[in-house]
Amino acid sequence: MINILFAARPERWTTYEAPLRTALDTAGIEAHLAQDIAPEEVDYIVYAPNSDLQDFTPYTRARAVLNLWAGVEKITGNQTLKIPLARMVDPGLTTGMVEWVTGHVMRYHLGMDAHIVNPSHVWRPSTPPLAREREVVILGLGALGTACAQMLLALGFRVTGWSRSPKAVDGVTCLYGEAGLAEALARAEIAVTPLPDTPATTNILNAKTLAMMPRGAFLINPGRGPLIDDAALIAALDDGHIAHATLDVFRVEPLPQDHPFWAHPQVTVTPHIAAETRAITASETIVENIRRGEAGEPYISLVDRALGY
Ligand code: NDP
Ligand code: OXD
Repeated sequence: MINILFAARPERWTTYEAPLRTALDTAGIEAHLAQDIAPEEVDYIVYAPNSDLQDFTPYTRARAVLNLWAGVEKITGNQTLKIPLARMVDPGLTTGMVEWVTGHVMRYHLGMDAHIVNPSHVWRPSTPPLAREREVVILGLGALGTACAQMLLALGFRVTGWSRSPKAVDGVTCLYGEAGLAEALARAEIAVTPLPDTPATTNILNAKTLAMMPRGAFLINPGRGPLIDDAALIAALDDGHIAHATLDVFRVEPLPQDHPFWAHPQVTVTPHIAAETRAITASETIVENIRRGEAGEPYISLVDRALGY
């Protein structure tokens, strides 16, 4: 019998308790799963970075922390955490992100706004281009970015991806590293940024890099707020260099009411809803890692603490 601590906000317990128990039963793992277990008796910690647990020192027997979120920026710097940390790669979360990104790309691609709100009944005879005439660039070709790239490719878009290390994704032009960034941005009629928040990605979209995008480009940020230098983006929007931005994540969340993004006519704010971990599929992922831990097999989706993701 192993002890699994669920360390997340209480309302998450309501959502996750049954799916976790089902996944444990299905895997044949006998476990005591609870929100309150004596620290020195805990074997695994199912974790949300906004939980009260911030000091891992008393969890002397724990073997791994299994994060419920894809993003780990709030935990990678925790010096009390000495055991393996796995981040969330969940088919349900990925599907949600693919649908959100595809919807917002299609909004820009088809120029939907001009026709949805057209109070003066302006007749616009221009037809949108086909997807094959449009280049979408995905900055961040990980679990989420790759799935988005594949969906956009299936819809016919020309897709370029950019990552830290070299990648090969069928049909996608894959660029990487600092040298690849300028080339990727130069192609970006629509840029999407499913990147993690790390020291290397902070302000990756700044005055210099935004200027590398074609005039009139669109930006969609479902990654993290600190990827963007807010003031530089507002300047690029005011100048028309960036035509419009859809932002789901922000440096401060909820986005403060007086932040200029709320009122800017060329910004759509969505309240960090691009994608969410889905309890059934995420529970299966967590239990697979527990199974691996018990079998002495390598964990999946381990975080590289030095890289920060
Ligand atoms: P992954 O770790 O699978 O992918 C991250 C990608 O970013 C990888 O391709 C990685 O490159 C690339 N990358 C990291 N650092 C750099 C760098 N310095 N330069 C270039 N590329 C870099 O993460 P996911 O795809 O699962 O998630 C991405 C992010 O999406 C999460 O970290 C989170 O912040 C955000 N997110 C947002 C949600 C929302 O609702 N808005 C929901 C879920 C996640 P490489 O492949 O070479 O390692
Ligand atoms: C995540 C998120 O990181 O929802 O999982 O943003």
